[in-house]
Amino acid sequence: MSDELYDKLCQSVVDGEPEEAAELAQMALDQGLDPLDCINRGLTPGIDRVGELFATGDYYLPDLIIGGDAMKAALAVLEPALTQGRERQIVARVVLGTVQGDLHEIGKTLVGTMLTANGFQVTDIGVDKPASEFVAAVKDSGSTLVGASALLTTTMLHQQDVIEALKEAGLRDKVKVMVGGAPITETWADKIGADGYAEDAISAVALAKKLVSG
Ligand code: B12
Repeated sequence: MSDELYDKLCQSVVDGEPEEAAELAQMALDQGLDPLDCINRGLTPGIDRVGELFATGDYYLPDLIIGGDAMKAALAVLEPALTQGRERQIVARVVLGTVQGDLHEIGKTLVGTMLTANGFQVTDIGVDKPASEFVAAVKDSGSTLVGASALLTTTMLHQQDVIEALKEAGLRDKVKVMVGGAPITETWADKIGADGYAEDAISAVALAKKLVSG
């Protein structure tokens, strides 16, 4: 029964059906399914499939947009259930954003939700943000951790700009930087001098905890 619902969630993203995706997400919660399983076993395989179909030329930009919209609609239903009933003691403050030139927000937002669910106070500055805005948000919020997301091979270079801007502002020794996004690897993180890389939202939480504790 639950497998069938995960398959339907997946398909609603592939088909780009936001309303259906949201309804299925609500149905899953009503049936007592774990919201994280709905993401990992339904929505993520769906959006990955959309990406594959785009890469092979079977899908076009509008398909990418409505696929993303469907995933976002389902996440909006699932996210409150992810953060509900968790301990509210603040572990650390973190600034999270997608780098300049990059409009991909879904993964960054999911990382933010999971960090929030695990006691981090997240300042999400949004998408397409220049390095200077990461620095300004660190100053405003007193954060000790920065997460920079990039989904494009053309924008991942801007993760390095964030690190450079923190150095120029004299903040680099006070702030840890973690990077992520589909094209990002451990090797890239090392190359640009980041403190860590995580491949998904669950490992981002583990990494964030490690970085702020040591
Ligand atoms: C949906 C989508 C879009 C949507 C985004 C909607 C939105 N509101 O976010 C829209 C339509 C805007 C879009 C536009 C484009 N896209 Co697009 N998009 C995708 C797609 C299908 C899914 C991305 C996604 O949301 N994944 C789901 C989330 C949950 O996963 P995630 O983002 O990877 O995040 C996880 C991890 O990476 C990690 N993570 C993410 N961020 C961070 C940050 C930190 C700090 C940490 C620790 C971890 C972490 O944790 C997350 C949760 O598990 C991908 C394909 C893919 N499978 O990645 C293509 C993809 C990224 N896009 C691509 C392209 C080419 C484009 C466009 C250039 C298309 C065009 N011709 O205009 C534009 C660029 C626009 C721009 N300037 O940004 C290419 C990139 C190719 C490349 N190598 O650079 C991809 C790979 C598709 C493909 N196969 O060709 N896209």
